[in-house]
Amino acid sequence: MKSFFVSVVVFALALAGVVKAAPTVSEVTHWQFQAVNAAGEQTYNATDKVILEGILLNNPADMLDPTPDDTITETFNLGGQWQIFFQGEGNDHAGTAVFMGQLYNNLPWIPPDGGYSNQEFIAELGRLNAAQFSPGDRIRATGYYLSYKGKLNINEQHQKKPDHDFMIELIKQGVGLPRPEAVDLDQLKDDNDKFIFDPARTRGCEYYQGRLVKVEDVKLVDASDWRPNGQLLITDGAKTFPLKLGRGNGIYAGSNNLSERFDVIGIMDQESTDLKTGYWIYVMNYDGNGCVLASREHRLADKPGDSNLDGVVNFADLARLAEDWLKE
Ligand SMILES: [Ca+2]
Ligand SMILES: [Ca+2]
Ligand SMILES: [Ca+2]
Repeated sequence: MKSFFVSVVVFALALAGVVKAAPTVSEVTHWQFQAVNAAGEQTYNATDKVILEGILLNNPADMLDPTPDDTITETFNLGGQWQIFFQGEGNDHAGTAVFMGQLYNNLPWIPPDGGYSNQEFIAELGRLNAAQFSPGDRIRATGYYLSYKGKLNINEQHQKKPDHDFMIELIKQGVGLPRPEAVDLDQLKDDNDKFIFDPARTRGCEYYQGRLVKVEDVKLVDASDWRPNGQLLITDGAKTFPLKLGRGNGIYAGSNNLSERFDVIGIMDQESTDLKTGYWIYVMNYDGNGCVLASREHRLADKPGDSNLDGVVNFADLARLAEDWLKE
């Protein structure tokens, strides 16, 4: 009788949301995690939380502005934001974003006390950055997730309660950034210049989503939106593709000195409400070299032997390497 009473109480508390089963969690590949159906909707839902491993692709602050400002009250303005992409290794051909925002309470469905104060948000950033990761490192992320405009993101599900924290761990330093995968606009756009969407992810934009890619020999259709967070369009002469600029310190009005034709290296991203379009290549920074629109670490990932980044691998690179040989 007593145990029956306890069961009834537990059941009642569970209904009231007081007692919750521990969240289920599983290690998954990026490929499993980013699966979509024919409508482009994310299909992974086997566990409440996931554990993903991969190579970190970007500095968070080159992508979104983490500066907190808890005076903002504008709807949908999340104040400080933090985002990284990491991509799977070997045949795990996909990648995933990890996102944290400050003012979840500026979302219409979150209660007024659901945002971080500036001090709380800085503490959250400090907690994440304590893992001491850098682009090219192998990291592990563990957390809840939500679909966002064509991707499944690890995040806090817009909850500031500590039980919704995600965790980043440094697994191995200096594994190296993946070499950007060369892709033509013909592989991303059809003959009508529409995005190629293949839910099986054997081809088209979805196949490259969340990964470092390189498109060669293109030019800008219109450079007027060249600025931090700007949106541009590239063309190979026949087809076009959108670029999203990040906020690295080499991207500012007046820093565009690219030659007529250039190469682009960035992360294939998607932000689309219809889930089958809205792809762009996200370029976090630019170093002014005139030939390759990319951050310096992504240029080096494309040609790892070219340590002085002058475009050729030769004795000058070897000499630089030899100079510091086995130095700690
Ligand atoms: Ca997608
Ligand atoms: Ca948190
Ligand atoms: Ca060189």
